[in-house]
Amino acid sequence: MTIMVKKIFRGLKKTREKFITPLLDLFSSGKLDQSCIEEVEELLFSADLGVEATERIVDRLRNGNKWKEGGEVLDILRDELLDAVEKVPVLKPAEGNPRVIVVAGVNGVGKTSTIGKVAMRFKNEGKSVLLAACDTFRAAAIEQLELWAQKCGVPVVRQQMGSDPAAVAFDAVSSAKSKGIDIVIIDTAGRLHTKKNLMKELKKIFRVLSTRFDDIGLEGWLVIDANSGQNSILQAEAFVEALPVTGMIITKLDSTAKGGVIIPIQNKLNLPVLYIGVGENIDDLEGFDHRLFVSTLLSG
Ligand SMILES: Nc1nc2c(ncn2[C@@H]2O[C@H](COP(=O)(O)OP(=O)(O)OP(=O)(O)O)[C@@H](O)[C@H]2O)c(=O)[nH]1
Ligand SMILES: [Mg+2]
Repeated sequence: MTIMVKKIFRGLKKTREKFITPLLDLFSSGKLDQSCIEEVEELLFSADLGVEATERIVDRLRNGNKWKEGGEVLDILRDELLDAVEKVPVLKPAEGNPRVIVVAGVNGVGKTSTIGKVAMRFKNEGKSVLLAACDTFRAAAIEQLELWAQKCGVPVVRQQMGSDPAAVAFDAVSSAKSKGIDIVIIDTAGRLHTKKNLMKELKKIFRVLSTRFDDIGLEGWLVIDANSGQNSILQAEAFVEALPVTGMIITKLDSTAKGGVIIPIQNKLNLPVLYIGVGENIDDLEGFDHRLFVSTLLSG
């Protein structure tokens, strides 16, 4: 196993334990009868694979009298899961210079740490990166971003706490343009007095950047904590309705049995998962690979 595969394998440990181990136990009993199919259904639901994927799989199991072996059920599962994850479009980085990525999500999902991890990856790929401290709301948010920037050895543009996040974003992009920096990553607040204020603030960042700079490649990345399971879909829908989200990052897969949620979340929103977070360290972020995800999920 490569280091990447090992990390994903470890990161999905809890999801696999809740999902595949009971399935294999179930199959070891032999025949796939009605009560067995119901148990499979329950397992799929509890792994947060979503109603649609679950129903499709269960229908196939019910209809196919010829499928009686556990191994064949796994093949059906693999087929259906791959089919579900492969329907989603891939992200094309926005055209323009610099590439400007606004990172959004509710509080505590892992935005700031993900930014540190992503910045490190870009830097390792030879790109120059600048971070913008646009969470001017939460105490110590700016310092937290600065710590990540130090770890990566990249600059931060900041103002004092309480200043207008859109103004900080504008400063950051101006500075990146004058220095010829490739990628600007914008950290944003997760909590304001109300959710309405949060969306307003985020919208303003996008509005200011897209009206003041016509040559940047603007993207919106939504960070989602896998622990929220099916609830994260509703949460994500609210962001996608309000903002031009182009891709998603699912964090904390290492600490949840709900990793299956990646499948319905991508399909409901028709947006790709770009990376998955599998731990708290700077290198605990992996590019999301559909096939690897499904095969890891299904390995006992
Ligand atoms: N286990 C695990 N923990 C993670 C992961 N990503 C982030 N965390 C932890 O989640 C907590 C919150 O992370 P932050 O990066 O501060 O989250 P945030 O969204 O910026 O939070 P706010 O700025 O308060 O909205 C920290 O303790 C992180 O170490 C992950 O992939 N796995
Ligand atoms: Mg933060």
